[in-house]
Amino acid sequence: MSKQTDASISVGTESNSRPCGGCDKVAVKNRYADCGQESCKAFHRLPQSPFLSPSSALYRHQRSAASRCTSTLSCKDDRSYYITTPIFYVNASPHLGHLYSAVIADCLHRYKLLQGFNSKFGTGTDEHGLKIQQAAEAAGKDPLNFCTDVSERFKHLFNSCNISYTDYIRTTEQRHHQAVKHFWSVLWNKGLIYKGSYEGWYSTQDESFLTSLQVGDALDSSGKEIKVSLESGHKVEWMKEENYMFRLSAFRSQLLDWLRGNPRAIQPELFSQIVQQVLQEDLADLSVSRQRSRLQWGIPVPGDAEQTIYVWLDALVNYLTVAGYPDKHDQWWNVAHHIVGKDILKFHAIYWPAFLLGAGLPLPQTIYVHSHWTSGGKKMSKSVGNVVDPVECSQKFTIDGIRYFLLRQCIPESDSDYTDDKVRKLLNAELADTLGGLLNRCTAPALNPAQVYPAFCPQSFPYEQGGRAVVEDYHMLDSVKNLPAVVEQHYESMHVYKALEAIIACVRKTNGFVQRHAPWKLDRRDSEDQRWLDTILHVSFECLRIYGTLLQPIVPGISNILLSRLGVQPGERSLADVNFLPRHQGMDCPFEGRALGSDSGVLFTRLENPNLDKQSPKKTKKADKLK
Ligand code: ME8
Repeated sequence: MSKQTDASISVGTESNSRPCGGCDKVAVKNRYADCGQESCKAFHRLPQSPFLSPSSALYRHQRSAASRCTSTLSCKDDRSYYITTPIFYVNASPHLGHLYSAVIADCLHRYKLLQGFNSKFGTGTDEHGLKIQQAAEAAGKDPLNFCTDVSERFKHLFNSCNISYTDYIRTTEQRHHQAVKHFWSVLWNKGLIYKGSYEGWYSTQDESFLTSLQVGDALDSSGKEIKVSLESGHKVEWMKEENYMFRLSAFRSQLLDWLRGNPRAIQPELFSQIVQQVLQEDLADLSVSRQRSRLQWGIPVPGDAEQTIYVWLDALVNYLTVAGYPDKHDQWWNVAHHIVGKDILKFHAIYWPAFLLGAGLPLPQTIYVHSHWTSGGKKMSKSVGNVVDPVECSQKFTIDGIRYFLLRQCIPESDSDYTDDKVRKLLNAELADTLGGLLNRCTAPALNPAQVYPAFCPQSFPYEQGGRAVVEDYHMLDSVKNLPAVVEQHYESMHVYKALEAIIACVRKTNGFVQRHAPWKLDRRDSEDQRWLDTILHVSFECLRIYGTLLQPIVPGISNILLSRLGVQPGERSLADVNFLPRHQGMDCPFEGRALGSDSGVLFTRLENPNLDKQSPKKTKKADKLK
């Protein structure tokens, strides 16, 4: 570091305040507290918002791109996709909220693979900073051993929950140190980092700088008066030290232009609006280092061994490290998408793009933001003592069960409260009864003694209405035919719960179709009845094949059981293979007449409530009896 500018500046904390037009509180730049007025929206208390449908032009573009190239390898190579989760702090074991972010990213990664993309998926752990240094000290452990221990717990959780990451990064790795130092030097050489002095509030728990207006009074557990972050409730301390500052203030209008020009860059749109609101005000420059005497556990500033790089700058660069920065990152960096919780929106939607703009690198294509899982109405956190253990959950409800629940229940725009009872009810209703019931009914040996994918009879179910099919059956076919496009649209906008809603609605319609025609009442000695029975089963199998294919990103285990039972081979499960019910349009069906796969038992076993000693025995369904 040769040309160091030693322009000492003080970063004021109050100078950015302005009265909120609609209330008597004061709103400031970077102030995320909510006064309840529309003009003063908060990062931490987000109103619910109706679903904002994706821009249809972009959607059409993506759809047509997807349909253009699903078959050739060279084409696949052109279609890269890179998805990341936040890298998680190792100060405590993972909880359900961490698993949730990983499951969303895993779902999008698997969905892109099904589309034929070459997809990279990065996750890992954030291991530097004061918070980790203090946690290791409190545990009486060497920091690296401490980090390794907790990092392994995250890795183990993700492996056991089928999180199919392609890169697990730890910020203590050499490759990451090199990337961070390189990134710092680029910013330094462009004159975007200067030596200054910072005075203000700092939350170690959030590793975040706060203005006075983002801070309030509270009492700690011993009744002592303390200052806390209004956003997170975590304790803050006054700090004053010499360190390096990043010229964040220079990027405000570029950030606004980026968001205005790319309305889908931050999704759901609600969060983009919140960021744009914050950017209406001036941005203060950002302290990007700490004195080494206070923070040893981190990457030293290149050329100044007395300073340690701010943990957020260090952590954000992980996304580049995984992409191959600084040597060969273009393939992945041009197609980067981040999944983040709303608690870290400021870091990803303001600091990170500003760093990238400064370094002359492309901005992420999308920042998908989700809200929080709460427990007892409060955000899960170790300090509150209300965390839900994801390992325990996956043991109680199965891995696919908990994946399904998380993705089906949580709406990105609003928080969701977790209870075991909700999980049981949802999984019993949708996975055990609705989906499992349909598969069970249709594959029952009593209806299908030959255990084959039965033949479709066009006279029984003609293309134009007639035969033995009724108008509702044609409506059902239309819904299932449209389902892949509907589901793709929801996956693209991270509204996975909407994709699941649409799938389960179709499963119910197929159950209705079977129920309506009661194939178990048909006389198999009558050839016309037999043909109609086979047709009912063929149509139901085709529906199940579509559901199994579309559910793979969410419940890979269950989808595999379902598709294997139908005799659908691994090479026949991509989105390019869906081609629903070709026999109805007079085309060949590759599955017709094929032997079914072996019966590996129920798709999803109903979950009992352990709190109810004697549960009234559930009536055995007619379909179960048929087996
Ligand atoms: O912030 N509900 O790490 P972190 C849903 N290291 N998601 C939750 C959640 C909850 N209750 N609690 C946590 C950090 N999460 C930094 C990130 S990235 C360059 C550095 C998820 O361990 C959610 O994704 O505190 C949230 O943003 C993240 O975990 C915070 O994890």
